[in-house]
Amino acid sequence: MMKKVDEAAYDALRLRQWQAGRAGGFSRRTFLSLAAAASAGTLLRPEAALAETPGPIVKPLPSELFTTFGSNAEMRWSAMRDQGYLVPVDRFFVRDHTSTPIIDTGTWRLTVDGAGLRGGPVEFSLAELRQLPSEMAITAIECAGNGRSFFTTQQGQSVTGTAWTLGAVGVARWRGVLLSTVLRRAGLARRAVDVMPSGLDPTYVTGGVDLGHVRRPMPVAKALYDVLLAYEMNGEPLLPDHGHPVRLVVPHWIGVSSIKWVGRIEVSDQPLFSPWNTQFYRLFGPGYPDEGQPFDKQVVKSAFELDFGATVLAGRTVRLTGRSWSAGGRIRHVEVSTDGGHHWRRARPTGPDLDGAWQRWELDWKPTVGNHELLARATDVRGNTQPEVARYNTLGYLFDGVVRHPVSAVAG
Ligand SMILES: Nc1nc2c(c(=O)[nH]1)N[C@H]1C(S)=C(S)[C@@H](COP(=O)(O)O)O[C@H]1N2
Ligand SMILES: [Mo]
Repeated sequence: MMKKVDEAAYDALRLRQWQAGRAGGFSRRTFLSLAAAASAGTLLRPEAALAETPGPIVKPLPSELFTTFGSNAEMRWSAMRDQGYLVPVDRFFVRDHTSTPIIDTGTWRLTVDGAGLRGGPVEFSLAELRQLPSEMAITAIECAGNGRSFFTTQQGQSVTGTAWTLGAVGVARWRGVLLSTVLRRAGLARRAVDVMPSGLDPTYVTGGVDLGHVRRPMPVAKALYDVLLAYEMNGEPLLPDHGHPVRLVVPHWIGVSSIKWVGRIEVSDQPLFSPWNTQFYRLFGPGYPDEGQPFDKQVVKSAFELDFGATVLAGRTVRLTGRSWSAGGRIRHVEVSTDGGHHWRRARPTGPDLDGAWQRWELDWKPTVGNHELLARATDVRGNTQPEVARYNTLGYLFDGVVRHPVSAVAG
């Protein structure tokens, strides 16, 4: 068994290296000129930038299942009420920086290269990957910006990026080959430091600068620990929108680590940086370093399987259902309030509680006629609890605050 990864130590080290001018893979000069343009008001709207592109997502996005923001579509939580543990692919959220590419599996190759290999580049076809020992993992993928809109609607703070509510998360059963298996076959050297997968979707252009393919590094320790190169989702080949033919699945880490349509994996003997761990997906704002605080892991969250502003019948029992999840470990308990946070009751856990996925729960409630506010607050096995107020950052990542969910009960 590999040693568990210490993300906090990795983040702190890379921050010091970045501050000291280390810039493998992405120059600090580029970063600073981008930052200057951003403060002039033209940049740093990564998730909103391509919202006008027509039809960037391939699968149908019916309004009963999704709320769509251009190249991003979030799952409506009411669509999970009658579902099992997994999110079916027809309602799994999509987050594309540009648009979904259609990739020919016959000519597709995965290239593994870089100074962290003992020899030169190694290529794998899809058939070759499928011949390697396969693994299955039931794991959540969640966008770092999931819940972002609540910084504004609940906390009155302005943030940039897609105004997700809570639907930029999903749990699926992924099957593929462990990244460790592929890296070892490719000749991983002892001096290897970072591993950076990149996608084959169009390069990401913002503020007139082409930042290249979507890519984000991780330390070798994480790459060897639990990362999957997945080619199946819930028992079927990946859909184009979810990374067909092969994507990364990086448990506990923010969604952008799980690179879709992977075409290249660079293995370096130096710390690596990319726009996706320097300019974006860092915490900026009061109390954070000027260069931003690096982060990799998700936080604790809960959602009711109900639309915001849903109508229920008063005077009879309503079964409230929902799910809670945490990158810190399994969920220990979930408390629910049906009166705006004055009184709390323990929700009843139902079904499995897998680490890296979620816990389903339910609670019966007999509402009176009128408007009510539902709240759910989860605590994981390490004692991480959702706070009343999430810590502000300008790009609106990691919203873990307890969400106030309005419903109205009408006479039946
Ligand atoms: N190549 C590539 N990989 C990518 C992205 C992308 O735009 N291009 N988006 C990332 C982000 S920000 C998230 S949250 C997840 C979303 O995965 P999904 O669309 O399968 O739900 O994919 C990640 N992988
Ligand atoms: Mo994301």
